[in-house]
Amino acid sequence: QVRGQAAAAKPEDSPNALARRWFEDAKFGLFVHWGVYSLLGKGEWVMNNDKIPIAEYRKLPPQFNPVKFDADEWVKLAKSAGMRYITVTTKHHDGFCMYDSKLTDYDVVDATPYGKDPIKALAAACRKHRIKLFFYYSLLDWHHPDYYPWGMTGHDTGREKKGDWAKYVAYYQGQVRELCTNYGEIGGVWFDGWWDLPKAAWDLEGTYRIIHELQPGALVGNNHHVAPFPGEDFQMFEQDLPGENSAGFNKADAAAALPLETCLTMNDSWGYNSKDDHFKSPEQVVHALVGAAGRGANLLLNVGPRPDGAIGPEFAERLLTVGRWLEGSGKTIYGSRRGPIPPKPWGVSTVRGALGGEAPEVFLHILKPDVNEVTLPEVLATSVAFPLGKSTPLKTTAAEGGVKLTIPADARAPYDTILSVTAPMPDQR
Ligand code: H79
Repeated sequence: QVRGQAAAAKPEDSPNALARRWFEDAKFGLFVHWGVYSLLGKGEWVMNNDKIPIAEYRKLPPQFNPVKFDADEWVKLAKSAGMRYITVTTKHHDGFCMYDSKLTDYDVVDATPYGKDPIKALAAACRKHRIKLFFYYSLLDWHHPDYYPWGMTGHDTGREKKGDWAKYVAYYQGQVRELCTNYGEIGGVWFDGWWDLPKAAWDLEGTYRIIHELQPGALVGNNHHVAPFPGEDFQMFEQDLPGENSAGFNKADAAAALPLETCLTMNDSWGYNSKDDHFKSPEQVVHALVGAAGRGANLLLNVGPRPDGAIGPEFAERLLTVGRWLEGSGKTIYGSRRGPIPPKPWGVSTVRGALGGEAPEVFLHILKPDVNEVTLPEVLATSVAFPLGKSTPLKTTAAEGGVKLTIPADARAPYDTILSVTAPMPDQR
């Protein structure tokens, strides 16, 4: 290829393909659920769960004045945690828009005393700190008068049992257009709530076309819990690692060859819940991140900021601890792919370098503290293994089906004992 000459447009060089690769390298993102529901401190489903009529729920926006919201602080926290992107709720199931929409007055600029667009501030801060921004957008809407009556949820909010479905589709697609137009380059759009209505209702193809046309480098994901649809760029799993189904609705396998993402929340709530103090420890978060990486997936880790806009110390302290762990161990995570050894009771493997032409480096992540030996498969039998950052190779002995590595006690590390395994370079003389 001649320098200065336009490269042939190869599919793998398209903005979308490059973005997918970026996404797979990024590995760790911050998920933020924040809305007028945060005022009640009972999670983002409170309107449905407490059967709050629309007329009653509409009393929340006039109370929403997040004087402590500081987009720079959010972004700095995400960066200190080692996160490479942020996915923020622009509209959740309650239908309230956390950005300035021209298609409704039911938004943060028109309906709250705050009167500013926090998504605009967040987009600016993300640009400044070079981190990507994704928009969560709920397809389902418990507030819009034309939202089809009825979906599976939201029956007790006083919505009238009538509506013009085509108008709702135009509304939501118009909002997607706004989100793809008014905030500069975005990382992608993260849909939720698809499962509320029959598939045909949504015109997803049309929606995805709008995004890919307006934002050629943006990635589309849809939290529909089933196998990916055409036009989607990554496949997500809610509350479970790919291939697991503790939540009961993650029945899709990960065979689609799309980039993968698992979303989890730091406690047991997405939106702010003042009573939920069931926080994951930094070790549990590291295990989730490593477990996702070993299955080829990103971890999108959620926090629920308070109604005043601050992300509480119960989230921040844990995130910073994970960030410090990543400073030492991130090279086994960022830019990695799932390794040659599938998930085992002792942990997972990741691999780096195979794409760039360097010798591949395989990392074994031993997540169980009492494991003192692992067996490498035949394909790695001629490898040399070191505890990460150490220079004394581990003892190996021949074993059935491969070679056994002995892990001495002084090689153990907190959270994750990482072993670096490299094949000896072939003699090139
Ligand atoms: O935004 C957060 C949650 O509010 C939202 N997604 C995360 C990221 C979410 N909404 N619902 N759920 C998560 C759980 C979904 C449960 C489901 Fe079902 C089971 C959907 C379909 C089967 C509940 C029962 C809804 C319909 C039937």
